This record gives sequence, C-alpha cells and structure tokens, in this order.
Amino acid sequence: MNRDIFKKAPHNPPHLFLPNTIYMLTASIYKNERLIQSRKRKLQWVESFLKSAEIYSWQVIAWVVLDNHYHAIIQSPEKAETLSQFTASYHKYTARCWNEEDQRNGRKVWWNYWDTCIRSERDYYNRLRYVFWNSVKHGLAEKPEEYPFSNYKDFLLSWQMDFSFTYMDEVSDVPEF
Ligand code: NI
Repeated sequence: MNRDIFKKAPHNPPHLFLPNTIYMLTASIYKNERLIQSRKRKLQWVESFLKSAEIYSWQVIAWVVLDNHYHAIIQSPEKAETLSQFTASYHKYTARCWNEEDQRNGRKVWWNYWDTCIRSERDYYNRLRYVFWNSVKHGLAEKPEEYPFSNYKDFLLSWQMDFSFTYMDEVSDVPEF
C-alpha cells in the first residue's frame, strides 16, 4: 500500500505526494533577474535538470526554459517525496556555476518552486500546451517549434501526427515572470 506523504512548503498549502503522479513544476530566479539569458546557461540548466531527473528517477515529459524561469511536466517515481531533493540538486549545481562565473559567491539564485498535481487527461494536455507555447507567450518565438530551449521538437517526433493542441483550454493558475 502506498504511504501518503504530506509536505509543508512555506509558500504552498500542505500537499500530498503520491507515486506515479504527474506534476507541473515552475521555478524562477530570485527577484526575476534574467540570469538564464545566455544560450550557454539555458543549456547548463537543461543538462543538469535532465541529469538530476535521472538520478532521482523522475520522468521528464515536457520542459521549457526562459530567461528567468522554467516550466516542466514531470512524473514522480515510487518515492514521490524526492521532489524537493530533485529540484535542489540542479538548482544548487546551476547556482554554483553561475555564481562562480559572475564572481558572486553565495548569491541567492533560485526562488522557491511552485508545483501542482495534474488532475485529469484534459488538465494534462492543457498544461502540456502551456509549457510548449510558453516561449510564444513570452515573445521569444513566433511558433513553439522555433524556440530551441524546450523539448517540443522531440515531442513532435515521438507523437502521433494528427494530435492537435488547438482546442485546449487556457491554464490560468501558473505563476509567470
Ligand atoms: Ni513562463
């Protein structure tokens, strides 16, 4: 039987972690500074995010990284309570790299993350579209496939060709920066 785990984060209500649950995850840079503006840093974020997911056995479904935040859709392993360790792992690594590069040892880089459980298939597709279209929302691309810092292209290659996001609903509870 699964053990239900409650975690209390300072900016979130008490919160149930369950195995094999799909989450939407968002985190931003402290004070919304554009610390991830360069291509190099976006790639460092992607690499360490995917590596940490592998280490903590979280399955990555979708991701997009912008100049001062990212959004992702991830599926929890059996030990779902590792979400905070998983995010801390690549947050710490990227903070260390960027602080060293900017000669700002000890600077606070990441702000708290925000996560929500995906509740239905409809909710899943709405949020998937939200992640893939986020570069367009932020004015960084005209079409989602033109933005290099998301996995939308991989998704298009692996997905059935006739799938369309056209009729999805707007998602309005995601923090933006
Ligand atoms: Ni965004």
